[in-house]
Amino acid sequence: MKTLFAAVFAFIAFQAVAQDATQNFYHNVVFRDFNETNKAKVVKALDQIVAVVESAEFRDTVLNFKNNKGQTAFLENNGFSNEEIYQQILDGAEKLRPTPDRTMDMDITWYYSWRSTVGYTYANSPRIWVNSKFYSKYDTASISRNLFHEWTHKLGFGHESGTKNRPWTVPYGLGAKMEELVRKRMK
Ligand SMILES: [Ca+2]
Ligand SMILES: [Zn+2]
Repeated sequence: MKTLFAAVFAFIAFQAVAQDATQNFYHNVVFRDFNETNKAKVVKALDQIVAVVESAEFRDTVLNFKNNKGQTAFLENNGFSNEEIYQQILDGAEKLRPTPDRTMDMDITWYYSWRSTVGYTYANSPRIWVNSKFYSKYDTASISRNLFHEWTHKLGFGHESGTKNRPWTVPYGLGAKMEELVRKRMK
């Protein structure tokens, strides 16, 4: 009896460690108006984002992010420190799906416009729209940048102030870092 208990316990302990070592963050996506090729492109980018979010390098990038005044903080950070923002990303609790599920939940619509908008979303909708004019030409790292930008909007981060502040906001700042880290991983 004692042996069986020890064996079961060891098995559970092993499972917990194995899970921890493999994956801590996930994506879950609904596609609208996509063909199979474009779905595959976006899934590839989401897989890369998940791998980057799980990395120590991403943690350091968020924790050490500096704004244009040299402070270790984002602009338009909703009053949150870099540590808190990092935790919110890991929690994956979108404003409209507030359960912390460690999952990047995405509902993406493919559309075409000749205009210069790459992607957009609304605060009151879980959906994001991506412009095929850009997405059909983008590589995985560029798609990762835009998807991560849009997803941080779903966490409640914005860029309301002037365009000159954009590089230090969460959507633009971490979108750019995401592209950089994905590019590095894919080399
Ligand atoms: Ca989620
Ligand atoms: Zn935006």
